[in-house]
Amino acid sequence: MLRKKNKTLGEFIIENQSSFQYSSGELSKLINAIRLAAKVVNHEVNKAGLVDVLGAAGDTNIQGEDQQKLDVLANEKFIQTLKNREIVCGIASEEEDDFISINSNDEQHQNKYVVLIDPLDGSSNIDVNVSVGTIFSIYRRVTPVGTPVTLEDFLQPGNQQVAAGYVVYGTSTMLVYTTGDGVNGFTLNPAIGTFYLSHPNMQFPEKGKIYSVNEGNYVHFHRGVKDYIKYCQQEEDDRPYTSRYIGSLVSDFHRNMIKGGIYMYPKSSVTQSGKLRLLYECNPMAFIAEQANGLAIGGKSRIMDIQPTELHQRVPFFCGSRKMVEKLQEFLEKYH
Ligand code: AHM
Ligand code: MG
Repeated sequence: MLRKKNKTLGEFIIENQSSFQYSSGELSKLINAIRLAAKVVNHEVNKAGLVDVLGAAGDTNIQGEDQQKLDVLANEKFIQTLKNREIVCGIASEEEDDFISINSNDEQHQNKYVVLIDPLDGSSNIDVNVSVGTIFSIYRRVTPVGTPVTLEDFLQPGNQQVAAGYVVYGTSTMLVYTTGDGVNGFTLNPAIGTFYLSHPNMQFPEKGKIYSVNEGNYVHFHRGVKDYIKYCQQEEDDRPYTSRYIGSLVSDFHRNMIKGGIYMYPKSSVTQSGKLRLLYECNPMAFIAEQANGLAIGGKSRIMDIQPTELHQRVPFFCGSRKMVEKLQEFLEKYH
């Protein structure tokens, strides 16, 4: 579908509500709530250097990592906004050990959706003024409405997502999302606090020239990944490719989607499952990638077909321009 520019996100949500297959307005309200929380978090991220909210908050999250203060703030803002608007029945967050059940004892509440969120991804970049992001994933619950949500509602494969998106707090702030009908990007005009449709119908170029991986881990990677990296560096045809790695998934993904490229976080001899979390990092990015004509795999198979077993499960993640991911897959298959 051809989409006109200069439209606000609010207008876009209303116009596209009817194209969504289960449309009842609930999903639109939910995306509106995320839009609002994104603006609040954007405000916090932008003033981070000014008000000394940087540095570890002193807590560690379930993965044993230091939490930065802004992680905590972003987590609170998103959860509060979703709770206040009473539009979801459950939330799972990277920063919470367990999922949160909302209005679980109130039969009046017929909310169908659960949200999984990484409120501030790439937070080790905050104190050096490098872009960070929020990633979200939305499912319809599988247990009956009006009852408390259970783990089953969250452990759904990515192919069941009804919407997914990210916010990149970069040189400008953008919200990019899909409801399964292509990918659209909206840029925040900070002067008036409004997101405008700036990138309609985003698509990964079929092939690109950027590979993004933490090459410091090279010696620990498995043979297929090592050989693919060497392939990227070879002088042949359109190679060598350019290496670009910010260390902030949302930013690396966003750049690769616009310019063409591949992002890799493989397993290694030291991290058997990789680093990234399936439910609130890999699945939403995979949904966006596929909707934008890209691919996302966890090794030999599609990320979105993995049946999750744990809320904070990690998986190897490879994602980007279709032809590049297919080439990588050839290398991976040689050694398995
Ligand atoms: P986080 O959720 O703790 O911020 O970790 C996820 C981040 C990704 O944004 C990024 O791509 C990756 O970790 C970088 O990891 P590394 O520093 O190991 O390369
Ligand atoms: Mg994260």
